[in-house]
Amino acid sequence: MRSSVRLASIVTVLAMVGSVTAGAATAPGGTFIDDDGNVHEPAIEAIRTAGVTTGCDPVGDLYCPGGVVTRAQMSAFIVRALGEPNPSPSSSGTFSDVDGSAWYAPFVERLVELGITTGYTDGTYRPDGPVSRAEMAAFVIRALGESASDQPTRFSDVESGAWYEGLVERLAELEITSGCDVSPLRYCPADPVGRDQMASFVARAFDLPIEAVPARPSVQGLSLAKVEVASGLSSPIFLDAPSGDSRLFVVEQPGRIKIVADGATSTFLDISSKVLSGGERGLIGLAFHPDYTSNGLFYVHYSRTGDGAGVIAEYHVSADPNLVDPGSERILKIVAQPASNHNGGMLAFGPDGHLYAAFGDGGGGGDRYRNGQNTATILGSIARLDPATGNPAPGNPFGNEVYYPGVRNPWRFSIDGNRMYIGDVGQNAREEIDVVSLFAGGTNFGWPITEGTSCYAASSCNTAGLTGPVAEYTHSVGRSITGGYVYRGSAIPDLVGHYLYGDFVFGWVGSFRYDGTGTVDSRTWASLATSSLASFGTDGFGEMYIVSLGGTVYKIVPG
Ligand SMILES: [Ca+2]
Ligand SMILES: [Ca+2]
Repeated sequence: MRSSVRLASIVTVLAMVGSVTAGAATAPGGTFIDDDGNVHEPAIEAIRTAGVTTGCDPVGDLYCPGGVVTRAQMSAFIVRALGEPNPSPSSSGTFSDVDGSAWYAPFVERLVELGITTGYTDGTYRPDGPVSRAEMAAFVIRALGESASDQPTRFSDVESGAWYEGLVERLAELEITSGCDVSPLRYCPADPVGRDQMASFVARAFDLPIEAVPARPSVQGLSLAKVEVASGLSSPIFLDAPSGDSRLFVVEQPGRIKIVADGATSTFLDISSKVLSGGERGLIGLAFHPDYTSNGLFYVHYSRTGDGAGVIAEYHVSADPNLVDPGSERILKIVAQPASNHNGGMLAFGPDGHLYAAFGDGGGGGDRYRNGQNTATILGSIARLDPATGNPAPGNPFGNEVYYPGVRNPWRFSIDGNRMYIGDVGQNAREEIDVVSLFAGGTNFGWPITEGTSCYAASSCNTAGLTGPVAEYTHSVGRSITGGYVYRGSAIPDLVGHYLYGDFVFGWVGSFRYDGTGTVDSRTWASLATSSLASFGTDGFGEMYIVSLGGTVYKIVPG
C-alpha cells in the first residue's frame, strides 16, 4: 500500500518540477534569509512552501536552521506534514507537563490520537526537550503508518536490541536517512535533531517537492546611478510617500513639506512659524499613517519655537489632497530637549501599527545628561507609541515610551518587515548600524558604555546585556552616519533585500545584506556619492531616493 502511495507522490513531484522549470522558478535565496547556502536549504524552503513551517520568526523570514528541534516543535512539524488542519484544543491533556493553553498543546494531543506518541513512562511529554535522532525515527515511522523493520541494523552505532533499532533501520530502508556518517556507517541516535536536518527528514518522509534554490545574486557587479528629481529645495532632510502614491513628499528642515509631482513642486504643509530650525533642530521627521489613503493622517516630529522641545504631532490632510490645514494639528507628545543637538528625528510605523520615534541622548557630548542608559527617560532611545493617544504602546518593556534604549543620536532608522535598521551617530570614533527584531523590545544598544564595538571613554567596560552593531566604521572614513533603507522596489531586482546607508560628512553611499546573523555582500557605490547626504527616502512603490541638505533630491536607478 505504502509503496504505491509513494510512487504516486513521486510522479506528482516530477510533474511539478517540470512545470516549475517552464515557469516560476524558486526565487533566488527562497523565502528564508538565514538558511541561504545551508546544505538543507532546498528542504527548508520546501517545508515552508508545503505549509509545514512558518519559521522561527515568520515576519522576519527567519527559520533558525541552527536551532535544535524541540518535542513541541516536532508535534507541529508532524501534524502539518500529514496535511492535517490545525488541530483545535481537544479534551483533557494527556501529559502532566503540557499546559493546555500552550500553542503546541493541540498538536501534541493530535499526535496522541494518531498513535504517534505515548510520551514518557512518567506521564510527561517534555515539550521543551530536544528530539533525539532515535526519537525522530519513531515519530516519522509511526506518522507514515509504517512499522519497524525486522532486519538487523546496518548502523554500527545502533545497538542490537535497542528500542529504536527497527525504527531506524526502516527509516534507512525508506531512504529517509543515510545516517550521520558513512565510514563507518553510523546513525548517531543520541544526537539532537537540528532544525535544518529536520527539514530534510520531513521533506523526504512526506515526499515534498524539493527544488534547487538559486543563490541570491551578488551586487558586486551591479551598476547604479542617481538622477535628479527636484532641486532648489530649502534644506530638505527627508522624503517619503504613502504606499501606492505617485507623489513625493519632501520635508524641509525650516518646517515645510513639499510635494514633488509631475516635475512641479508645491507646498503641502507649512508650520515654519511653529518650528525652531537650524543645526540639528527643525522639522526632522514624517510618517504617513499606514491607512493614510483612507484616513488622511500623518505624523511629524519638530523642534518647537521658544525652548526647542521635541513635538510629535498628528495632522490631517484637507479636502484638497495636496494641502494640509495647519490648524488640524493634534499634539501627541512634547519632549524637553536639554541641548540643541541630538534630537533624533525619525518616525515610522511598524507592521504592528505602532509609531516608532527616534530620540537622541539630549545632546551636548559624551552623554552629558546621562540619558543613554536611563530607561526612565525617552531621551537616548527608540520609543514606541500608540499613535491614537501618544501614550506608550502596550507591552513596552519598561512600562514607558522606551522600546530600545542605549542609542546616542539615531537620526534615521527604517523598518523592513519585522526588523529595524538603526543608523546611530557616534561621538568621536565610530558610526554604527544596529539591526533588531521588532519583537525584541528592551534591546540595549550600549551608549554611552559603548560606541560601536568599542568601550566609550574607557579602556575596558562591562558589556553584559548590551547589543553591539552589525556594522560600524571609524572616523577615518566617515563622521556622521545617515541610516537608510532595505531596498524593496521593483526597478532594481538584484538590489532587493540590500540595505543602503551613507555618511553625511563624507557623502559616500554603502550597502550590505543582513542574513539574519551578520552582513554579507557589502560594498560602496561611488556613483551615488552625494554631498550633505541628510537622508534616504522611499516613494510609494519602494524606490529609493537620496536627499541632499543642499537642496537636491535624487532617485536611485539602474546604472
Ligand atoms: Ca533561503
Ligand atoms: Ca551602540
